[in-house]
Amino acid sequence: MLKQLDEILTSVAAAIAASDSLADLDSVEINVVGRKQGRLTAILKTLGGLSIEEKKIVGPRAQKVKIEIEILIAARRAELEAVSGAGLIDISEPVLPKQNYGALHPISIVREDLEKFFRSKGFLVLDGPELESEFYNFEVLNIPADHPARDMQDTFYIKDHPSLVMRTHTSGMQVRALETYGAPLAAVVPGRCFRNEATDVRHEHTFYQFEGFVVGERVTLGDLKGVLEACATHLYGPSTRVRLRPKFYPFVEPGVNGEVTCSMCGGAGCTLCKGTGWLEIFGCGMIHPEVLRAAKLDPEKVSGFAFGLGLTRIAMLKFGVGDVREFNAGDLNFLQQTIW
Ligand code: FA5
Repeated sequence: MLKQLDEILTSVAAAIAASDSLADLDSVEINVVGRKQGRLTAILKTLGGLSIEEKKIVGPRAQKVKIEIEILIAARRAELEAVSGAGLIDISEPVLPKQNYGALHPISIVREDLEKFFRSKGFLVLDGPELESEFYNFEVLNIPADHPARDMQDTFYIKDHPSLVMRTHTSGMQVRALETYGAPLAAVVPGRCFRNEATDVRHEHTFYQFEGFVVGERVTLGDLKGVLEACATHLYGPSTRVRLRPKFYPFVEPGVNGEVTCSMCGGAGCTLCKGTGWLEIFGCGMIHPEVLRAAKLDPEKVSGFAFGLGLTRIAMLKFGVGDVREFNAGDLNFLQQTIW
């Protein structure tokens, strides 16, 4: 039987070496170690009938032959696969279509871009509650219950909780952040806001703002302009200019509108800027002394500026979206356009 095993190993090794296709190799394998017709398998099946002494000699030798044959088959299979190309990756194949992979929402793209920009300048990125108290959304911002500014920012209220509102802007985070971190502080707050208003191509009931503020000793309107210019050139390129024009907000004094040269015509005048050459981007100003006091700071010792921009507006300009309502419509034909 030992002689027979040696003969099997020699002849099968030659057959393995001679097989020149995977199919050939498969049939050599079946003929030697196949469960039904394998020559070696047949010998292994007879081991049970041998005496104990014979088993001790033939058993290990048969196992060794089996392992050697399996090694020879595996090595030859690898060689044949390499030649045939089976199991290789073809890097010249066209990539799979990407539409099943999902994409960031256009507003997330501009939010992440601005967060990264302000983080690089040393600003904290903070999050605030969408369901806000009337106190932080209005009262601490110099907008008492009977103030006309409340009419311009009507919102959604919570039944049986008259002191809670869906926040109308991110400015409530000015006082919240100063209470938590104190001054000096430089922070930005991106977030979803809500207003109860008739919707049109520029107004939604749900939209995104991006607030920023810096509070510390000797912070000036000039600092505000510098930050707005850095932000505007980041968004629209190095030739972008910024101008400040007076605007009333109850929580800043002076209050200003930060306008940038039109991103489409560069300031010459076009349909986007309605011929003015300027786009209103930032609501901003120097934080009102009453707001600083609400944050337990002394306006004689510290000052600060704040700005707020409509993230939704920035996304409209960046992606050329004509109707703000597209962002909330959940239409895949619209959303898939940011996949690249
Ligand atoms: C404010 O909300 C102030 N909190 C901004 C501010 C911050 C002023 C800090 C001073 C200091 P305003 O109501 O103008 O301001 O809104 C700011 C921006 O939010 C707008 O320019 C606009 O881009 C966006 N926005 C406001 N209402 C809507 C709406 N209904 N739909 C879409 N975007 C809106």
